[in-house]
Amino acid sequence: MKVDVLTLFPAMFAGPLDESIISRARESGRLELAIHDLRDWTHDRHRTVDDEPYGGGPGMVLKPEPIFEAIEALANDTTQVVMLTPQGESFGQPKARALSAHEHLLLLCGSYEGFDERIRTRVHHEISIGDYVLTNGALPAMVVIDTVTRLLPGVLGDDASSAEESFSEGILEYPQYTRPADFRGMKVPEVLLSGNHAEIEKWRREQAEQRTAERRPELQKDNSENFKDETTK
Ligand code: JFH
Repeated sequence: MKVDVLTLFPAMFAGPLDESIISRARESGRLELAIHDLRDWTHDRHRTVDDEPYGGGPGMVLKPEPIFEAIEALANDTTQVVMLTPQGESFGQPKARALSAHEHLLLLCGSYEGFDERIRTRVHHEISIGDYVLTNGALPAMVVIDTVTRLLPGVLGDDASSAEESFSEGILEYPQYTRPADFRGMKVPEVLLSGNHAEIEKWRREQAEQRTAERRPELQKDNSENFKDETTK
């Protein structure tokens, strides 16, 4: 998959995407990532990307011209243009899976108070990563890249990949333990040391259901909706 990112803060992307799984996905060619500075599509001496809102009000708005020019330079008919905003559709695992099926994404980050509305005529997906206000769209873009990359074929090992396929978004994960069996008096549940795989599976399912009921009851109310694929919704 190719991902182009349009941002006023290209330096923010160095670091998070140069580590671990994402870094290996890039080295193996499964993810091709290019970060672009929006100011490269301005033509004035000050490299202006923003202006005052028509009708008045606080802050500045991203001008349409540089963003339209950047989209025209970076996108083709097969590109899915994705805008990261606080007004977007809620981002979750089903949306990540849908995006991971595309060959080319162009992520528009945005800054200031947001985008001139006319930019939305060139956008296929408008996404919010959560109900809080960040300073700009760079962190949401990195969240989308991270989430989508680990779903690409060959990026995760076989075990993690098949766990991914059978994972239900309608339920939280069960508690996990590793050695030592007794750490400062905190003991690993006996059933996990028993070697009885049927009992272990039953215990894990019960724990996952109990956890979900306590922490995320809204997930349990309708598991079928959460389990559905974005493409069949
Ligand atoms: C972004 C920003 C909007 C104006 C509350 C009332 C008025 C500041 C670009 C995404 C998520 C973002 C996000 C994404 C892109 C941009 C900052 C936007 C307003 C605020 C002020 C600029 C924020 N999921 N959270 N934040 N900003 N609003």
